[in-house]
Amino acid sequence: MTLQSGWAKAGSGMTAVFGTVVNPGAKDVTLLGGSSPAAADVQIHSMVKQPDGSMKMTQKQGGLTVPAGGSAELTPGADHIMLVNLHSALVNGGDVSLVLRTADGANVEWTVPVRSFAGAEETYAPEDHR
Ligand SMILES: [Cu+2]
Repeated sequence: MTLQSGWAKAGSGMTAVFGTVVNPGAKDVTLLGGSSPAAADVQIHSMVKQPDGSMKMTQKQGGLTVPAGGSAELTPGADHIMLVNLHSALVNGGDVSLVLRTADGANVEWTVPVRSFAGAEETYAPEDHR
């Protein structure tokens, strides 16, 4: 599993990691969450339309499944990897490493650059955080 064109959004508190997750293997792989030295928790999030029409992110039920021989997009405003409770701010030009846990018990480690990004500010729905 590789993360192509991966990057993390510069920020503090919490931030997201984007890119294209590529699964070269013969079996579907599901990412459930993970850890990072930069944050208290790493979660898989999706954006869900609320009854009032706004979009809020929540933890993605069942994780992110990347099909065998295929890929999954992590993009602002859609599925993303969330770094929750950053220990310190991520600044433009730095990098951050993270380890994702798969449903079959493997760990996948990625290091991505940190970039400033002004668009797609996301609203967190903390009531869905468990
Ligand atoms: Cu999120």
